[in-house]
Amino acid sequence: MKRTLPLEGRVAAKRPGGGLVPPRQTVKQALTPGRMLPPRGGGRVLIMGIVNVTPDSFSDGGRFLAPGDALAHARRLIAEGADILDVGGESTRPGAEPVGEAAEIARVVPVIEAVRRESDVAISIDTMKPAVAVAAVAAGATMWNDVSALTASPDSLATAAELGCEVVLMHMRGEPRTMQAAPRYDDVLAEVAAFLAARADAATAAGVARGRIWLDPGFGFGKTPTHNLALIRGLPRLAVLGFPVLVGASRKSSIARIAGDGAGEDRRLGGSIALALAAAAGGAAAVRVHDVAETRQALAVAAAIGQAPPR
Ligand code: HH2
Repeated sequence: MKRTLPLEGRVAAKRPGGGLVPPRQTVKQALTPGRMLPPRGGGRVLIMGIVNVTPDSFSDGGRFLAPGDALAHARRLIAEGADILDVGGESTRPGAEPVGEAAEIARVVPVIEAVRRESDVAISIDTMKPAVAVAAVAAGATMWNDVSALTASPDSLATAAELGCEVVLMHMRGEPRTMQAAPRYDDVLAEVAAFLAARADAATAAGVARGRIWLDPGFGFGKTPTHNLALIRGLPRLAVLGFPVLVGASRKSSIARIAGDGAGEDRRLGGSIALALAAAAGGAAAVRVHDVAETRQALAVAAAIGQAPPR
């Protein structure tokens, strides 16, 4: 990557009106005092609400493609108690077509800017492209959620280090278009844990601060329902790697296959909540969900029972 100007300078220069959250702040700093991230390894489970600015996402594709619709959706998720908004401009569903860099930026940046103008909620950018992450952080995002674990581009690691934002490293077998073609593992939990540990090492070696790294087992990314269940059961073995763990199982097709009911994307709330609660019980620091209010309620009740960390 050509670096003629320190990235920090470029980012700051591009930010509209300075914004509420300087780009080098962490998610923790970006939250208002009453809504701080918990200490690593303990505290309440954070809720990451999904804002898909795409025509083809598996469960809500096309619903929030217009910036006004995406903003209205973001406002709703914030009102429902989302701690972080995950804004994405490219679907990663199996078989999804790739989106060009400029088109992806044009989808996500207006939405991030609009949310940032009116809220200090933490914003994550869900992208595999360094240029999109740079534009998103310039617009006010404070976290880069990369389903390729910073492997998609030779610039990814250096860009993440320079941005200084939180980084989610997710496990995926293969790439979105082909990942569900007969995925095979000898020991899915051990292989996912080893991959994530290696990617965390690569990120820290490139200059990403250890304290900014999150790990995600990648529920549904090159995995059968059996693999997904093994990962949920084995979450404590990922949590001991020493990084906060994010789990994104919301509305995914494994739910219908596990339950055997063939439920469509909009009828998988029960299974999504069961998985969010299991993730919380297994030590997840955050869950990535479409249905924020319902997940929040379920986590609050589980916490009151003593089966999830307190909110
Ligand atoms: N899942 C999806 C997208 N991004 N990021 C992380 N860290 N973990 C996940 O499990 C994850 C993710 C897929 O879900 P969705 O965004 O709803 O669909 P699409 O990729 O079709 O837009």
